[in-house]
Amino acid sequence: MAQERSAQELYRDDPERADAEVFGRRGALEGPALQAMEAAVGAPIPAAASLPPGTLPAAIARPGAQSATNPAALNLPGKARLLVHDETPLCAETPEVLLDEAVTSAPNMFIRNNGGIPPEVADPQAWRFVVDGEVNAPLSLTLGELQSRFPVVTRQLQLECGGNGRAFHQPAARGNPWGNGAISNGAWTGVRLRDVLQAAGLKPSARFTGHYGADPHLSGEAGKVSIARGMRIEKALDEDTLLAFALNGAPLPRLHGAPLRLVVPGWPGSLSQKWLTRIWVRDAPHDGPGMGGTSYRVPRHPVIPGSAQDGRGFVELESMPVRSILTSHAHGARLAGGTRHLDLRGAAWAGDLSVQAQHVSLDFGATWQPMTLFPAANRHAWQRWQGRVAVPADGYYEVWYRATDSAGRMQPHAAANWNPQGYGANPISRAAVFIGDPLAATA
Ligand SMILES: Nc1nc2c(c(=O)[nH]1)N[C@H]1C(S)=C(S)[C@@H](COP(=O)(O)O)O[C@H]1N2
Ligand SMILES: [Mo]
Repeated sequence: MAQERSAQELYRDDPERADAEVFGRRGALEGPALQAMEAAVGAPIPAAASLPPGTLPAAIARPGAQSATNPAALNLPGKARLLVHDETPLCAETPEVLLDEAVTSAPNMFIRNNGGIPPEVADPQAWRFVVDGEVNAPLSLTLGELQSRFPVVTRQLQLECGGNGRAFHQPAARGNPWGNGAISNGAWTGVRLRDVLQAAGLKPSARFTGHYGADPHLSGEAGKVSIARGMRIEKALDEDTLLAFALNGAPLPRLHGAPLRLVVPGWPGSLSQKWLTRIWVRDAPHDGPGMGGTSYRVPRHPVIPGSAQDGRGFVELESMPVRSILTSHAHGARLAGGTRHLDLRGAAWAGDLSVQAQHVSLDFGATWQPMTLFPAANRHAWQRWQGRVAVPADGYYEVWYRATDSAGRMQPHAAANWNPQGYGANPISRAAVFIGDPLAATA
């Protein structure tokens, strides 16, 4: 391998030749090729023998939260330094290490807006929302009435953007390039949508919902809707679908939908309408902005990545796919020389399903070690995991982490089922970890 060219350049120009040069005919990194790769990452690679051909180390390949190419950190009162993907509308992702709490605190919650942010409401109790459409008796209720008429429940619920993981799609898909951090697991307090729909009385024709909120459209046009999505009535009747007015024991923060929002756990976050004003019960699938075409829809059969698609042959994205995060160590973390084990922690979830196993690999996937996986606080909450893994020597490691859902589906090695708006990407994640002073180690 030509020493003067970085591994990165080599792979960019001709990946096949790069593989042949870097890994050799036997498919293993050794000799000068290994030295060049170690120089590129800046540390010895103890598990190099099991680095699969074609796998560029994550320290080089994955931009990740810690690299200089990252979006700027959010600077907003009441919020942590999230990674800003967009300012208008405001969209910001939570670095995985900030999701180390069992219950996500409000400052650490990711933010996803499609429109503006409505002004603070002077009297939240007087906030009014309506249920109409295919019901026997349309309702118009204030938040105060909602709280006094229906049982109030508190549940830990995952709220995950439908586009979480989009950045892993190749070629790049349209939209905010979320890594794994468009997820939260707050303790939400509210009433069940089911109870309210039953009070209104569902007609036999009640098969879908449509959701409306008070956020202004970015165009400034009065009455124009930013986003109005809807779901099958079965999900609306799930006991975990809430009309929430409190988060972690405090009133809802304005950014997260005060005074009232939907929380539809396990399905695309876009269903969890903030600043909720109306639920329209319908006899046909809702057709508001964010419905139809390629919006929150994925191919039934895989399409050619990057090809033009209009959504024909696509199906609704409903229950989100299995995913895990590593919250104990940041991608690119540097630990003291002589460290001989890692205490790893994280979370995993799988939409409407649960997670049956969490594994990590420290040798590029050659061997996998089961982690201790804790039960969810309740259905639709994420599950925490932890475990100790041994590290044989100083050098460059990657923590590969992957969850398996209760139906036996595992996070895949690469994002699958490409689609223009980049939904459903849940590949195995890789965090680079350096042990020891990399300069001393390569000297
Ligand atoms: N009214 C309204 N509700 C909304 C949105 C929006 O733009 N307007 N964005 C949705 C999307 S796409 C997501 S992922 C979640 C994010 O919720 P959060 O900002 O509280 O984390 O809110 C959803 N609810
Ligand atoms: Mo979203």
